[in-house]
Amino acid sequence: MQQFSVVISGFDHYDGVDVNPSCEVPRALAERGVAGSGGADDPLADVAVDIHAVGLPVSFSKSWPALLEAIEAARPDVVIATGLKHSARGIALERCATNLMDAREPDADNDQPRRAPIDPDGPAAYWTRLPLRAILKDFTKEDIPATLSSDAGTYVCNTLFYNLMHWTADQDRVLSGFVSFPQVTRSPHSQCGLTLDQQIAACRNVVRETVRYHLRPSSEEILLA
Ligand code: PCA
Repeated sequence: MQQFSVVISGFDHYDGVDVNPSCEVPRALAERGVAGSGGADDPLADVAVDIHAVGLPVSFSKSWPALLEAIEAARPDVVIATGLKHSARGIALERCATNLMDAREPDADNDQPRRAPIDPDGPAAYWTRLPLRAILKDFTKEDIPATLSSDAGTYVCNTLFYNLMHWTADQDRVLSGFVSFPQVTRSPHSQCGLTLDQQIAACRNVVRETVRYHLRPSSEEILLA
């Protein structure tokens, strides 16, 4: 049986929200796993997926070193960073990380970078390496509300995403990217937000589609524009 190692990160706590889905979802998946039916139609029937959940501080300077430490320990094939996006109606599949920090409020260390590059020598942006088209197709089938997003913001989420993609640029066999969760709601029919169960199901499918893509890459499934 082929082994896959997947790191999924979230943030520990985020300004006054009761439930930060990015804190809960990775933990739930690490506990429950992402196994499918195991039948002949299950593309991951012969794959054991090991999920490592990691909680990160909402800190410009500390979130990436903490994620890197988890990556070095788990030596993953797939890294999915997640965060909460207040304005998202459903799951926002982030296409690109931009080389910019512009914080409207201080982070957990009381740091508030304004209009500054993350890496003065780095490229303006990085594309995700997650197969967003395949994931979206899967979400449509399963009725999971989602959009493609070209804006992960200018706060800690985008900085973590940029650093992750900067690291990934030197990796041959690692697929990684960033998924934003909406707020957690009680009702699945809300205009803005999804229930925690819907968000867990969505992230499970992100993992499954990415592992499936890793096994059988086909470049058209990576949506670059
Ligand atoms: N969302 C914030 C940081 C932590 C989180 O979950 C952001 O959008 O940058």
